Amino acid sequence: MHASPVHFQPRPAPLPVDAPAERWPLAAIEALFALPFAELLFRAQTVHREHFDPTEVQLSTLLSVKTGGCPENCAYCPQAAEFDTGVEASKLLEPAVVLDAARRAQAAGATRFCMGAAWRGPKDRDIEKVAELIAAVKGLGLETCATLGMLEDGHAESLRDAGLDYYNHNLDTAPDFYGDIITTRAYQDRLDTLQRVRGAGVKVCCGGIVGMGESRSQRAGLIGALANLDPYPESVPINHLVQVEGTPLHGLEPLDPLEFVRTIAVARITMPQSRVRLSAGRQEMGEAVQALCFAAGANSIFYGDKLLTTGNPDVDADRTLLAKLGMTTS
Ligand code: SAM
Ligand code: DTB
Ligand code: SF4
Repeated sequence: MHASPVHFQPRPAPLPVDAPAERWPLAAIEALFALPFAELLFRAQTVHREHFDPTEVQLSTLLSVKTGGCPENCAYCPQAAEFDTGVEASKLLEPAVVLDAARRAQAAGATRFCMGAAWRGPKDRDIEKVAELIAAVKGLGLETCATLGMLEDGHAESLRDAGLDYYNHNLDTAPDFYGDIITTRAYQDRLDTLQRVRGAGVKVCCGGIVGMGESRSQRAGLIGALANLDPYPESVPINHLVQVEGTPLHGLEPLDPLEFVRTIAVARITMPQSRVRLSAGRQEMGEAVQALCFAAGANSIFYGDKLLTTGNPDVDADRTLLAKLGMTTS
């Protein structure tokens, strides 16, 4: 007597693969989101393994080099001056302080060091000072990343010449939800800055935030906006909104964790060669959801006990989790 055969559900019909002007039409991305969870993860894992070792995760450490007092009104952000969040404004950190933090990050195992500033955009004098910071960090042998807001002509070139590897500038959300979140700068401003970064030959780190009250279709719109950049970003941070008291988005219904995992999987499938970073929100997530995110194709994290102003799992907790999962780091 043979054991009774296991019956699998037939595979869903293939997704639309026609590639007109847009490489990823919204309908194709929405179709990915709508797949049965196991099917979506299988597809994401298949794509992941074509380009990466699925057991390897890259570690980036963040440092806020200029905190708070920002004139923009991004509704998620604790550093916007107009929200009463308890974040105090401070000046740009001195090179010695930054270098010390970068050395500690490197000793803990980070390979990339990302410096963030709460600016609308840097002034020429700020660029000179940040260039010093970049050169010092690069001198340690770390990869460098900076996120300073909107760049003007020549800024990206100066940062590149100082040793900048990546510039982070997020699209944050779908074009049709953007106006609900930020009114002090336009989507096109962001695309212009990304173009300047590309034009200077600096690698692009660009992602967004989910859990801000957007619809699934708008999450698909964010992933589409990223995946249709030509070329798509080398590094894609997917942030789960960290709700901070005093910001307009505080108190929202949190996103279903499995929907977050789906977002990671769809980013992996549509941007197969990118580092997809499981970014803000890990502290609130728990180990099982993070493990699902790695299984869905995330292969980078922010590493260190602080993001910019909010908490992140401490290094020991992350080392324990990665060991439990049998992951290696780079
Ligand atoms: N001021 C610069 C800018 O906005 O481009 C650089 C720093 S800004 C804090 C960098 C990114 O952090 C934002 O684009 C956003 O995606 C992310 N971020 C800020 N606050 C967040 C929060 N509460 N939860 C998740 N991500 C957040
Ligand atoms: C990104 O996409 N997420 C990071 C980094 N790029 C600069 C920032 C997350 C910030 C979370 C809120 C805070 O700590 O202030
Ligand atoms: Fe300012 Fe950046 Fe925060 Fe927006 S996200 S308020 S630009 S620091």
